[in-house]
Amino acid sequence: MDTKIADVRVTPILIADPALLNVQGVHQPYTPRLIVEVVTEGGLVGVGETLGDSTYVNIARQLSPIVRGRSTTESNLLPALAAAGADVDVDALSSATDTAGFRGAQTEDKLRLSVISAFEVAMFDALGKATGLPVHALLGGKVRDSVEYSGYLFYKWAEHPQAGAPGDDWGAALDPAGIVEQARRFRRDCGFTSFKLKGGVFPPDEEAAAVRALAEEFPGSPLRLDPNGGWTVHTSVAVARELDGVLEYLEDPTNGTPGMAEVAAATGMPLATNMCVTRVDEIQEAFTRGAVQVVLSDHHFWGGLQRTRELAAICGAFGVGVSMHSNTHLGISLAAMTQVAATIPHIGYACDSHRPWQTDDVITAPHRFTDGRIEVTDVPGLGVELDRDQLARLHERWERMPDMRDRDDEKGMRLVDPDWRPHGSPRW
Ligand code: GKR
Ligand code: MG
Repeated sequence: MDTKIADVRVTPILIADPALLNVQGVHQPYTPRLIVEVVTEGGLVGVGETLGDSTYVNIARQLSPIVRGRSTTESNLLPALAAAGADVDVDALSSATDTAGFRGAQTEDKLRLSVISAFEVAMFDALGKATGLPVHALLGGKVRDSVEYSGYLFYKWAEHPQAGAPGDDWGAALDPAGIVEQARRFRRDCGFTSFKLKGGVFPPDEEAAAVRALAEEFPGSPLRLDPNGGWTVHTSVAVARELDGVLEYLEDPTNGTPGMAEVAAATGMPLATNMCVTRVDEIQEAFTRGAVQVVLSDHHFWGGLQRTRELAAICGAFGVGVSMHSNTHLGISLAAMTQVAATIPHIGYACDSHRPWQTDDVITAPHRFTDGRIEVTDVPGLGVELDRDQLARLHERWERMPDMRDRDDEKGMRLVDPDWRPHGSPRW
């Protein structure tokens, strides 16, 4: 069988992103992603995608020679790399971004796991092509034929403050009416029946009003609100009580397990997280204290598809629900998310995806959401083909724009208000 990896290609790209707001600021006009290709001796190509800030690119370049020469059947990379003494050069971590916590505390291991995930996915894709099997079959088989995603709503400026930034046709969304309008378009274009609002942008009562407006417009639709830990315990408890019966769950209202445990104990509101359970060693405290009722897994941060399934199994053992977190991403990530989600029996909530916000892609047939769902393909591998012209175009953009290579959501805010500084956490 054609499984030996003869070559590895690592291509950083920049993808266009609208002016979406969050507690840390505003998305850059372009977001970095990293595309990994493994090429077998027989010429099969497997693809993976992950975060693309400089740190991730540096680590991917360090790991490439270790992956080259392996078999695509050996995708259990973490122990193998440790055994090979593949320590990441810690100097490469100096440009690490996102220290404020969307992805939890950044450690060398976590950055490495995010990069490993792209290699692991690429190896599964190539192995699937070699065996004629879809990735879900390599993971044990699918338990559903489509995966449900939620419409990911953002407060948004009509345009970026940077001169020459790409435009979009979404317009501004800065109040409940704007958010409802955005959700209507998501429902019309993609059929989403479940919605998540990214909060932490406006005072909590304004964001609660937007959730209420959504509930009125879409009666019975599951709704979530995620201020990325921007609130105190006191505020979180107040919002949880106010939106009791309106929200399906409240996501990371406050930062950290102890605060989340207090909010959970004081309210009946289910709490979800992608911030306080981001590593294996954080699981025990969060689960035994009852701090979270739903873990938003992310195969990028957890080190791949196999480890995502392990996380889901641990959640199942504790009676904790599982769904999926997302970051700005393209179709290779969406294919990988869909394939692994298809194999996890107890994913009981629509998964997150930023994909509808992206106009770029690096695959020849970008996915379409139908009734808010993505079909689980049975074709060999991930079921996507790399579009080399698009990859080259987005890489050329990366070459041309060094100032966009590390995501910094504060930069755009300071163009609008030079005195803008990230607010202390929690903000409200
Ligand atoms: O895209 O602004 C964003 C999100 O806030 C993202 O960075 C988060 O990681 O979607 C994420 C979340 O659920 O916390
Ligand atoms: Mg979140």
